[in-house]
Formats: sequence, C-alpha cells, structure tokens
Amino acid sequence: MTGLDERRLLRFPDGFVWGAATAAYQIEGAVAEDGRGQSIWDTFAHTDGRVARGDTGDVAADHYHRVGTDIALMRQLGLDAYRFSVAWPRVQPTGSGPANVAGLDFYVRLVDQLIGQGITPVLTLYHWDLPQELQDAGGWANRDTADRFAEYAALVAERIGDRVNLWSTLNEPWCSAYLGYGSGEHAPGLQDPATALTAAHHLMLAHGRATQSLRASLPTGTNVSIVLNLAAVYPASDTPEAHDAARRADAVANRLFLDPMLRDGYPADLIEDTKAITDWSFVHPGDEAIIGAPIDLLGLNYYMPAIVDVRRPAAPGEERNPLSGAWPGCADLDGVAVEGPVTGMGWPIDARGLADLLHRLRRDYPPIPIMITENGAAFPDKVDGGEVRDPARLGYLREHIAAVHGAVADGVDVRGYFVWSLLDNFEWAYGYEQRFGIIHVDYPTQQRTLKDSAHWYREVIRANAVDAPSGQPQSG
Ligand code: IFM
Repeated sequence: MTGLDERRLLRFPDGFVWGAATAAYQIEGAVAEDGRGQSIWDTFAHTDGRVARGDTGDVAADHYHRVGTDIALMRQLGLDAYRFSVAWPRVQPTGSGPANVAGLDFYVRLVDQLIGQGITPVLTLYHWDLPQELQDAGGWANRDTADRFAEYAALVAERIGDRVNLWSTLNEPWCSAYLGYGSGEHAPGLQDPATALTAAHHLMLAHGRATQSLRASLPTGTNVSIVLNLAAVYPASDTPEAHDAARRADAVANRLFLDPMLRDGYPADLIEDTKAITDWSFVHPGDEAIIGAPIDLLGLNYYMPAIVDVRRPAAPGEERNPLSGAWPGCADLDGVAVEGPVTGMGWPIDARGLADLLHRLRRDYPPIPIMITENGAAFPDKVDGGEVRDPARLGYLREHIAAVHGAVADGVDVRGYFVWSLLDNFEWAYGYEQRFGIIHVDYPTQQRTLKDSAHWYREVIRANAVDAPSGQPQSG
C-alpha cells in the first residue's frame, strides 16, 4: 500500500520544495574519465581494510553514464529539485589551477538537463572528495586548503552560476573533520582529536572564503548555504553530570559550526572544554568574521538522536559505548543506546530529534530559512517480482516528514525536504552493503527499480502533504 491515507493528510505550504539528494563519489563512477584527478576517497577505498568488502566508488551507480535515465526517474517521481555535488577532482584534477573543461562540462550538461525537465538544481561544492594532491599537502589540517576551496568555488560559479540558484559550500563538515581526522573511519583516515578540531576550523574558514568568492561571481539574488548534520543530543538522565555531558557534546557537534557562522564566534565553553587537546591557535584574527559571512539558507541533515552521559559502568540491560574519536574532547563520555527500532545501520529511529533541532535553531539563532537537505534510512532491500517492499523506510520517511510538518505548523521557517537518497549508492566505509535509496540499484546490471517508498514519495509530492503516522492527530 503506497498511496496516501487521504483521511490523515498534513498539508505543507504552497511552494514547499520536495527533492532527493545524492553525492558525486557515491553515485558517479567514471573515476578516470574526462581528466578527473584522484580524490582522498579513491585512495582510501583502495586501501585494504578501509571499506567493507573492499568496495570502491570506481563504478558506483554509474550515474556519469546514466544521467539521462536518472533524470527521467526524477521526473517520474515529480521531484521539484535535485541536490547533487560537484566532484572537485573533476573540475581541478590536482586541486588547483584552471578548470578542466571536460570535467566541469559534465555538471553543465546535468544542470541543463535538469532545468529542461523542470527540476531545480541544488548544487553542493564539497561532499568529501578532496583532491589527493591537497591531502598530500596536509588536507584540511592545512590552512591553505581553505583558499584552494574558494578558488575552486569561483571556477564552478563562473561556469554555471547563471543556472543554479541554490549553492551549498560544504556537506557535513562534522564528518569531513571528525570522521576523517578524529575517528579515522573516513578518508583520509587520521586519528587525532587536535587535528580534527584544526580541520573543523579550516573547513569553516573554507566555507566563509567560498561564500565570499561565490558572492563575487554569482548573479545577485543567488542563494548561498551550507549543509550541517546537526546532532540531536540528549542527556541520558536528569543528573547534572549527564546534562554537562550533553552540553559538551553539543558544543563540539553543533555550536562549533553554528556559532561562528550565525552568532559571534566559537563558544567559550567549547574552547575551555578542549584546552587539554588544543590551544586553538589555528584560529587567526579575523577568521570568525570570514566564517560569519551572511548566508541565505541553512541545510540540515538529520538521521538519528544521540544520548550521552559521563562514563560509568552500565546498569543491567543498559548498552553503553565510549563516544568515538568523532567527538573530539569527549573521550570520557559514553553514548547510551535506547530501546526501540533501528535502521539497517543500527541507527535509532526517532523523529523527535529532527523536530527538536528545528525548534532549537529558531530559539537560539537569528532567523534563517532552513532546508532539510538529507533525511532517510538504510534497510536491506530486495527486488521481488519487479517490486521492492520497503515498509520500514516508508514509515521512517512518513514519521520524519510529519515532524517537519509539525515544526512548520509551529512557525519554523522550513522551505523544503530532500530525501537521502535518490539511488542506492556507495555508503562510504560501509560500501554497497547499506542501501539508502528510494530507488533500488542492482549493481551488476545497473538496473533501477522504484521501491515502494519512491511510489509513496511521489504521492507526497503530488499532494504537497504527508499522511500522518497512525496515532498522530491530524493538524491540517
Ligand atoms: O551517505 C551519507 C551522505 O553522504 C552524507 N550524509 C549521511 C548519509 C548517510 O550516511
């Protein structure tokens, strides 16, 4: 049953944008074509033991060669907008110098075809595929990378700035900095909390510098944004210690990114909490003003909540795990598992975190339009008789879209929602084992099959409404 339950419709405001998102390395393949250079993810994926089963993005969903098919599918779904990322090593194979015309032209064709089909292109400049040469010079631990990024942004803007109205600088700098340089789960695979914080600052500086260079190159009225995966952090109990643990985790996961951009520089408590690992001398006078260059919209990616506490022995039946190096300065804190449903990634399913984050952004920060730029879930889907039954994903999407509706009804300025992801794809260190798509990809044949969730999402888009999860009152 993939239609909407007409008795339970929660309608969105006119003009609400419905989309789907992908990222270059996760879907494109064609890693050696048209002059593309090597990225840190090519290196990482080809290093033994880094990615499950030795999977790589060499072919992925072969989107580079199947753009026409994929845009036809987007059209079939009725998408208003498509969020994609540009691969930096296609545009600048070594991370600096003039544009590689053949590589950049792939995105020109993509954008033109999208527009031709009435689908609004939403462009992200950096979704983790740093040119390898820049990594060889230190990657995001090297301040110069921020300047290289601003130059790259200008090259893309000069070529397609007249056709794309919504630009994001970075996707999830949390992941680039903390998974890349803290826990080492992502490329380049380093494990050092001080370097992770350094990288986080240089990424934010890169965002600020790129925002400046985009403003100089893009037509007036073009929207510039960043995409953050904010964490919905909750204390495991009502003790002062658990509340303090949540404050600290919130500082590294959220306020480090939000405050210099939307308020007045890095939070004092964050600097105090992390003084044992860094003196923050990587922040130069004037940096925070650059990071605070005005943006037009904030992209929010949400998947799951995080429950934290100070380290203590687990109670009977309680599951605790030390917070990984992905939370710099939090080595003495635990993540606490809560009972309840989880996705194929083992991620808890709880849309409350999304609603709380949206309300919190409105409460704690100056007014800014928000777009849900990613939300979705991986489950082990199978094609059966030409169909893919994915009720768990459909339920996840329904619950989260309803949470967005609730926030909109409460006056939070949310302009749109993008499902992650359009297609099954290369899920980073998990390889192809985890399927996030609403469209199934059979990798050996590259056959695409719309899952039930895709059929349902088409109805959501058509109705500009979601059917409320059962048990939730209809609110109009
Ligand atoms: O696949 C990723 C995406 O690249 C960034 N956000 C989270 C997704 C699911 O892990």
